[in-house]
Amino acid sequence: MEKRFSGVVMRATGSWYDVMHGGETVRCRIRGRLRLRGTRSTNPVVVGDEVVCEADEGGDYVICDICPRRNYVIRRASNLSKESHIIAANIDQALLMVTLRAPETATEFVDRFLVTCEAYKVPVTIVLSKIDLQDPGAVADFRAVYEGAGYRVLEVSAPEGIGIEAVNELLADRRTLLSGNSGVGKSTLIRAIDPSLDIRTGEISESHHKGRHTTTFSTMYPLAGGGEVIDTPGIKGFGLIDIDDAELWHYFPEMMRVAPDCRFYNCTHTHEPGCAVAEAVKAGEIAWARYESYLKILDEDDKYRK
Ligand SMILES: Nc1nc2c(ncn2[C@@H]2O[C@H](COP(=O)(O)OP(=O)(O)OP(=O)(O)O)[C@@H](O)[C@H]2O)c(=O)[nH]1
Ligand SMILES: [Mg+2]
Ligand SMILES: [Zn+2]
Repeated sequence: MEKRFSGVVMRATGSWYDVMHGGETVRCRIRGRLRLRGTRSTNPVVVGDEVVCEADEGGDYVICDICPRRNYVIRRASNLSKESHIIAANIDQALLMVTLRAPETATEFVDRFLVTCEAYKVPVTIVLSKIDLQDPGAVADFRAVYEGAGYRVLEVSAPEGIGIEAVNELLADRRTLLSGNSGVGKSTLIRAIDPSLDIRTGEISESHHKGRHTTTFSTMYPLAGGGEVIDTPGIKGFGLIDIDDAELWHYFPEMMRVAPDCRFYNCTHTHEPGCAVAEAVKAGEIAWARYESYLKILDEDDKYRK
């Protein structure tokens, strides 16, 4: 290996990083005070980052520079938290994995994730997982809400092999972030797509129906069919960051479509007369659940920002 090389971060643990360079993976550390441009995140180097590495005197490799990110997905651990966490950088798309039961993914979590992808211009597809365990009525309701908003919803079941081919097609030749709550089946899906990958999957706890955080580090896996997928540890909270109240509705595609018809150009779609968004909600053209999420995010994030 050369003394100085550039590569892509394939795995980030917080204490060491696997950097891929010319088909080889090199374990690196980061230089004590790697300054980051304009971010306040708790993790300075993330999976997907393009980095420059150098051998130090002892022959160990350290990451000494990070190239500017094309994009990234960022969250706060909770609404109350001031610390932000970048989930991955330089991605072509995100898959948000959701289960309606075992475990139940909160609607607000879904909507916050989607808002963040819209704000950071990352195309996102929803993967409804463990379809073998879901109530068909609940699945139909979910699809109506999110397809109505303009999202693609794929149904998968790893044990029954449902939807695996469709996911495979979606992943081909792209770099994909796979995210969602713990225990929804992210690692299981990746293993179903490429059984040769050595990936740990977990059991859902019987008492809580929650995942157990089986995946502890984000890891990017090259896929046999081309492209790469990033398996991430399950996340619980998804606090928004750097999104103003006034622009929040820009990240609800279904609101964006009708808002030009609001009477006031600066309508907040909360109380104004002649609001086309409120009309669309009343007419059932915008799902009440999504509008409610919008109001909730405005309301809650307000409290914490002040
Ligand atoms: N019935 C059913 N069980 C599934 C499916 N996919 C995953 N599971 C099970 O759900 C449990 C959790 O799966 P994982 O793949 O470890 O979940 P994860 O999303 O990677 O969880 P974290 O790594 O903790 O974030 C395991 O017991 C899997 O066997 C599915 O489609 N149907
Ligand atoms: Mg996992
Ligand atoms: Zn309006």
